[in-house]
Amino acid sequence: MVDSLIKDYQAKLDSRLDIILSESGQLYDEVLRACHYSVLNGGKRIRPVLLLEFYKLCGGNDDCAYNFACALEMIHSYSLVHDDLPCMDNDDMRRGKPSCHKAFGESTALLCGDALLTEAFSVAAKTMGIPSDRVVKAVAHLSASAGVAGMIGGQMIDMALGEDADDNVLFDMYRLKTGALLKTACAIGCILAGADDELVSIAEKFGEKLGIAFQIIDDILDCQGDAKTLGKPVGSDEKNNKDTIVVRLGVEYCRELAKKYTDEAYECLGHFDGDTANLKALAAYLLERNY
Ligand code: GRG
Repeated sequence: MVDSLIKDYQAKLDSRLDIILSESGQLYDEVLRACHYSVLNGGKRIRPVLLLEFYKLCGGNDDCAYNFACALEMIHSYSLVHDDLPCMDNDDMRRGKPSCHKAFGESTALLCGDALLTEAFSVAAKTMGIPSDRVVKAVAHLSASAGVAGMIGGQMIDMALGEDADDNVLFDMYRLKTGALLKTACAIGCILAGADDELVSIAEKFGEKLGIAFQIIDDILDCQGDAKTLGKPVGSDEKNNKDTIVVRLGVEYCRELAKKYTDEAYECLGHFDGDTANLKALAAYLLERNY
């Protein structure tokens, strides 16, 4: 069930992303090609799917939120392009293909990330069919989550992490670097549908729990996953001497931990009146995923 749900969403999101990127202009061909290459490449689309599922759960008509969902995926894609750069994680492969800087060169990859980030806000701001006060609130949530108080802050913690850092610092890093975009996906779905602040904060809690579980599984896959299925080399944390919760506490313990956070995320869904089956299935899928 969840596979077909994700496939249906992927097809609709990919065709919308293709249109959005094609409309961005033709003057600067190379950077647009790099954007296409980095966005339309088989990503799981988890963040936009979460946004759209929360939107529907809170009574929204899914078509109106699609462009906003694409904007969120563009920001996620930018973060991956920049994360792969030699000055960051220096990864040669992403989603089974040479990473953006390997295919287009470092300067174009840098600008590609910048372009995706900037265009994303333009796409989000142009959302039609939803009251503008909700769109403004959602844009503010998105920028806070992608910025210094969110994903960028998490990346800074990651870069500065010392061996003597407390486990809590690692969890703060997970919460921000990975969790912030997942959390904002859930919150924005509710905001765009006009849900009240209480439901928005429960959706945030769901996203935060899911985000920590997601990063723990990501770290486990980096230790034990299959490079071909993952579309990138395994063992990069070890290669980069990267301290992760899995390195510290071991795979078995961390699997249990990811399950605990996923269970806590399920509990949040009990506060919503509508059908949460798809969201439960998505959370279970993320816990069991092998890529
Ligand atoms: C601004 C220079 C500069 C860099 C930004 C913020 C940042 C770099 C990177 C953080 C993004 C990052 C790599 C977070 C880790 C989250 C993660 C596990 C990403 C993979 O997400 P999936 O599995 O990927 O959803 P797909 O390929 O399916 O979209």
